[in-house]
Amino acid sequence: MKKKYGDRVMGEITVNQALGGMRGIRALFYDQSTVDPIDGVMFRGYSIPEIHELLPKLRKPSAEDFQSDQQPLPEGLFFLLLTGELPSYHQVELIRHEWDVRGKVSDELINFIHRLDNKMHPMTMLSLAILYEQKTSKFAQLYNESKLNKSNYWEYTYEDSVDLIAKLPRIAATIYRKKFKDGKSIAHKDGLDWSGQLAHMMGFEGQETLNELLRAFLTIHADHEGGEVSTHASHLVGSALGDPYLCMTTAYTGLAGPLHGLANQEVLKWILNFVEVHGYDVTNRQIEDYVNTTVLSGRLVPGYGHAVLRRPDPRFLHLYDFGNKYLRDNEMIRLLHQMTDVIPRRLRTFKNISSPYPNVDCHSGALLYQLGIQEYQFYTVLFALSRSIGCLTNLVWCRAFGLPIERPESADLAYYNNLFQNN
Ligand code: FCX
Repeated sequence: MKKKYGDRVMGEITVNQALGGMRGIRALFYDQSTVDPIDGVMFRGYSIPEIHELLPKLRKPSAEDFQSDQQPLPEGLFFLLLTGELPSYHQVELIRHEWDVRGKVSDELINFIHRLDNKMHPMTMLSLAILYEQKTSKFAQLYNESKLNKSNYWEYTYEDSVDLIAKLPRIAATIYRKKFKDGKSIAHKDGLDWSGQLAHMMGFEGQETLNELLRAFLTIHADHEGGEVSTHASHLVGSALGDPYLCMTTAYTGLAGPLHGLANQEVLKWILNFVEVHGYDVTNRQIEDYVNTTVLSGRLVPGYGHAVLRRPDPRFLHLYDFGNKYLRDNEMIRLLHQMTDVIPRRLRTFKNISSPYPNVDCHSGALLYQLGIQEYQFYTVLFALSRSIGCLTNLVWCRAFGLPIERPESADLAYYNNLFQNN
């Protein structure tokens, strides 16, 4: 590509773009997922409905048990993002087994988590835990001992990535039980899938609908092209040859911002505040007034809007269908569906908002809340687990492609002024 087209011009940049968060500038290379403004995310060319249908499920499909009734396993999406191919049921079983074996966490790490201040947000705890675990990075250790060369960078990036992903459910469950429960960990159980282990260790084993929701959640949040804050942050740190632990700590702190992954907890808070005043049986007018009050007081309506998408997010639609299937008569889900009908119409009347549609964070919190995970500060941690799959499979490929350190240029205001002074 570089030899053939390296000197070709790809486009031009306006001042608005340079000063406006680089919106619409296509200057990153990211191979494993793309986002179309209308169709949403494509994982190696597969849409959300397609991965729902085509990725392997927990139970092996049989004539009586049509597999698309179940949610896909995130392990399968890992395989797809990494290899570009759909995995077989057997290949996903192998990954499940490998992650199970590699997921053991040391007592030292558990003790570290237990010593953290409970006033911390769980995303801060997650970032600190992963930074603490950085000392186990094989990439960092071998690099330090001068035992790596450019051609095998990717291999140890892969090894660290799998280790880190495998440990995440146990780390997250430890944080959950320390911060929100009695602090006592639930022992890990052999043979469970990645999200099954998380549910088990959080204390939700046997709650099948919640388990299915977690499988869906942990699959659909995994990747969303390379420009999102979390993905780009890990990509940037990785370009300086940071190991996967450093990259993911950065991704998590990016995800923890309210304009990005924290929005899922903010949505639930926003709905609960509304319910406290009005209850669940409400008129459209009451919802519109609530939106007006929020926007006119200079705050955001969480769960709506997107920098790229110009339709309801297909990931939102996937969760909407899940809600319809399992919780159709639930009062919070009914209210949420009413809101997602009314709010885009209201937001459209504010001329500055480019996209009034529900995004991925709009629906997940209400489902998690109704199915038993009511500690909404934890929702972004679930997002972080899933996003690790996208960020880390990308990192392996960055090392394999031998991409250079990322180093765009910035300019001061004088530069921008001078550029156009005589035009
Ligand atoms: N409520 C109120 N105002 C909103 C809004 C919303 N939901 N969405 C956009 N706006 C405002 C912006 O704040 C901006 O205001 P300004 O003119 O005073 O600067 C204006 O509309 C134009 O923004 P727009 O171009 O539409 O959107 P951006 O690309 O700048 O921002 C996000 C996109 C997602 C950050 C924005 O829509 C937002 O803040 N939404 C609410 C938070 C949220 O749900 N985030 C999760 C996004 C996503 F799904 C994820 O990454 O997790």
